[in-house]
Amino acid sequence: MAGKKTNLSDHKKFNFTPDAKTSIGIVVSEWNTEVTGALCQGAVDSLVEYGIKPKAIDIRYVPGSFELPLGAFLMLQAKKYDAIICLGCIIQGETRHFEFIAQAVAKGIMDLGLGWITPVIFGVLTTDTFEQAKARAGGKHGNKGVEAAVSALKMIQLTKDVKGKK
Ligand code: DLZ
Repeated sequence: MAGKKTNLSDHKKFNFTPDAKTSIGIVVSEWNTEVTGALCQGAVDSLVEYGIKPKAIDIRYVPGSFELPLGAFLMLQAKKYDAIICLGCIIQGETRHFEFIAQAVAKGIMDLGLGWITPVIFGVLTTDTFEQAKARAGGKHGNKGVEAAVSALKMIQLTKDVKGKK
């Protein structure tokens, strides 16, 4: 619960040594762009902190979170990236639109990761209010973009470790 742990993005630093070819794709939803821009900045800053070169980070935009899975799919098809990070912000409105979008996007992103055997990270905020989203996009509860970047690197490391077992 956010109340118990103030900064949800706090994490134990881990050793990650990118190789020269490590490359990350980021797909950003333009809906609620003030929030998703901050998520993207948090993700990029974290990747660079862990040694990924800025030119090895490729950022693409889609109109809304519903389009994130297709955006990620197109990036996966390029076969250039070790992981894809999907960033979005879905805010509860008066209708059931929220549930349909949030569930479809979560499932779409998970299916892509399993289908392509490549980390595809769910960096999508699903909140009741804009304020809750802002608090999790560089505010008092951290930045989900940072969490998404760390998850991507951990999954890249896991992929390498498991392949190295052969
Ligand atoms: C239409 C819509 C609405 C109402 N709300 C959001 C939202 O809170 N967050 C978001 O990322 N996208 C929203 N969208 C846009 C849809 O994701 C999608 O882009 C459109 O339905 C077109 O397919």
